[in-house]
Amino acid sequence: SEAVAPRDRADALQALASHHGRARALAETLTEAQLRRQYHPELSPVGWHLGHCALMEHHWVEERVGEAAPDSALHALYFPELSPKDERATRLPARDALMAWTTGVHERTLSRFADPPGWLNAHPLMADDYLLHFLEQHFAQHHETLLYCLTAITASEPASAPGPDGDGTPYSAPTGPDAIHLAPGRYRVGADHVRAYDNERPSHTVQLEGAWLARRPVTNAQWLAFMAAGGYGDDTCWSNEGAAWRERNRVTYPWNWHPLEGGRFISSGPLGYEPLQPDAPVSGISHYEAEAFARWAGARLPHEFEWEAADRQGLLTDTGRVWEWCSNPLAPYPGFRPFPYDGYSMPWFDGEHPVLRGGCRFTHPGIKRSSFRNFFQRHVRHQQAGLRLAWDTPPSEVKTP
Ligand code: AVJ
Ligand code: FE
Repeated sequence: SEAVAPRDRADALQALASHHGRARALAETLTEAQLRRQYHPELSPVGWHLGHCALMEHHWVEERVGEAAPDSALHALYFPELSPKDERATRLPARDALMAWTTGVHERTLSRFADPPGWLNAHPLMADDYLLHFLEQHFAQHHETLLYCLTAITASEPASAPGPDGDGTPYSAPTGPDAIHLAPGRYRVGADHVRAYDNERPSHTVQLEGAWLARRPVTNAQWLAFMAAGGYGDDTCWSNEGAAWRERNRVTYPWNWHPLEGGRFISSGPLGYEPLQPDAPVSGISHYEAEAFARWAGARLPHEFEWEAADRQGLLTDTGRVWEWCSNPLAPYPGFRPFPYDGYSMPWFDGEHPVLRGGCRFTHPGIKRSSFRNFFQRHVRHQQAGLRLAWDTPPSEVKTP
């Protein structure tokens, strides 16, 4: 129902209510066993995400701004830094208790933000409704993760005839020149508005040397060409770390691809298996695979600022379907201040979390903006990530199958 990014209190409240409803509806499609099970080592059970989002509302609105006493049992289960990922499935409460508690928290949150009591309105975190925007975006990000969880549930079942296409329509790639030129110069990056996360702040100016960027991300057909050319076995394209990761995990195709008879593939989506569309951007790849493809194609990954500068000028096409791996790890902007809590960005400035830009088909419009910085470790593949090629000199030919 919400097609645009929330801008004011009414928009954000409506979006938050819609996240609550969508999460509940999603939970109702699952059995209790599916709700509780951890399907992938990097992902938590669906039920844990529901509890975590409710705890964020309870903690920030009722414990931090309000005067509720901190509930250490809830914290130990639903704060990620206190709750070992592989213990979450066994520690979750029964479905009925979980749903009753989360629904109660959400009802209180909505009624408080709809008509904020004095203690809430007066709090510094409520300047420009900051806390409401924060909780709404946080839930939107976890809703995206729930769709990764559903995709992992599909992937745990035997690959069969494709179900409905995820978007309902066949994908048709945009046409146009293959590469755009980003001129050398100074560019503004980052954001300071009320919805900007701490890692997007403060906005500032950066000097770029100039580059050529592919107009659209690498497609499934191009990835098949890389595979057919032996790209997964060609160590000249892989970093040592990447090759070791690939061998350890016997990786020969993207995470959400599944082989059929005769060398064909289908892909897993949140509603079941889907046809692999040749012109759609490839997804389900690690940073190691993205780097290897770029080297194979005689290119490199873009720096996150090249991506942002090009996107702000409207030069990039098709920024909506996959997260795009960038060359650089997440690092604080000059003058960074952790906000509203240290754990949101600070622990991830460790050089081990490359930035991803753009957004995938599961990303809520309230998250998609030129300045948004996503980040995952190099080996992570479940987050619908692909890549866009970049070059230091004009590309003579963009490799196509
Ligand atoms: C930046 C997407 C990796 O999902 O763990 C959610 C975002 N931070 N709750 C994640 C986040 C706190 C984060 N990622
Ligand atoms: Fe979270």
